[in-house]
Amino acid sequence: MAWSSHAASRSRESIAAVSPPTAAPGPAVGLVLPTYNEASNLEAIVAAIRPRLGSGGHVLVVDDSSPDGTGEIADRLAAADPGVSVLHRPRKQGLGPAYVAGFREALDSGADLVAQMDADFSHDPADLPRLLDAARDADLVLGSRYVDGGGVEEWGPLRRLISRGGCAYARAVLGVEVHDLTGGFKVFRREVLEAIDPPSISAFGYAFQVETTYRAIRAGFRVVELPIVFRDRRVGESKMTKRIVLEAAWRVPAMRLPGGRRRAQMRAAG
Ligand SMILES: Nc1nc2c(ncn2[C@@H]2O[C@H](COP(=O)(O)OP(=O)(O)OP(=O)(O)O)[C@@H](O)[C@H]2O)c(=O)[nH]1
Ligand SMILES: [Mg+2]
Repeated sequence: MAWSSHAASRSRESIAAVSPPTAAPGPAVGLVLPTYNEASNLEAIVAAIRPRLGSGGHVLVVDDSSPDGTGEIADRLAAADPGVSVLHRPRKQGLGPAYVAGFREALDSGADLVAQMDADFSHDPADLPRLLDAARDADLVLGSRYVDGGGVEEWGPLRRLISRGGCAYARAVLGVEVHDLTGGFKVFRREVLEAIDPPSISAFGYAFQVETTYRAIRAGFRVVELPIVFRDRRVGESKMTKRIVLEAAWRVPAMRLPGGRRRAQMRAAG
C-alpha cells in the first residue's frame, strides 16, 4: 500500500533525527476520517490531528464524492503531506461502508492501531493522545460522552434525548456495560478489526458503531471507555436523519439473535 511506505519512512526519519538509537518507535496509527461535505472543516481538522498521532501516524480521508469539493481539498492535503491519503468513493453510501473501506485500507497498510473520528470538530483532536495511549492496556478504546467527566455541549434537548435514550436502549437490549455505544471516537487494536469482520456489518449509521463495539465485547476483547466532551459540529450541515435513528432501533435487537447478522443483511438488501 502506498501510504504504509510513507508512514514507515517518515517514522524512520524522525526517529533518527530526534531520538536516541535505543528508543522504540510508537505504534503505527491509521486514523480513518470519513467526510461528506466537510469542505469548511477538513483542512483545519487534518492539521489538528496530524501532530497528535505520533511519528508513524497517518490520516486516511474517506470521501463519498462530496459535492462541496471536500475530495479535492483532501487531494491537495495528501499531495502536500505523505502522512495523509484519500479514498474516493463514488457516491454517498453512509458511514458504515465508509468505515469498512477505511479500516481495510488501514489494516492493509500495516497500522497497529486504527482510530476513527468525525471531521466536524465534534471530537476534539486534543483527546487523541489520551485515547491512543489507553490502547496500550485495552483492545478497543471508546471516547465516551456518558461516563464521569464526559458530556455533550450545545445540543438541544431533543438531540440529547435521542442520543442518551439510544445508548440506554442499546445497552439494555444487548446486556453490555458500555455507556456510550453510538459514539464514533474510537481506537481499535488491529487484532480487533481482524476478528470482528467489519465487512459483514451492513449498518450505515449509528448502528454500525454499536455493532463494532458489541462484536468486540462478544469476542472477548477488553473495551474501555474514556470521558470525552462532544461539541456540536463547528460548521456545515447535519447529516443525521430519522432513517439513521430508526435503523439503529431495529438493528440493535437483531444483533443479539442467533443468525441476526445474516437476517439484518438480508433485510437491508431486500
Ligand atoms: N464518507 C462518508 N462520510 C460521512 C457520511 N455521512 C457522514 N459522514 C461523515 O461522518 C462524520 C460524522 O457524521 P455527522 O454528519 O457529523 O454525524 P453526526 O455527528 O451524528 O451529526 P451532525 O454533526 O449533526 O451532522 C462526519 O465527518 C461526516 O462528514 C457518508 O455517507 N459518507
Ligand atoms: Mg457530527
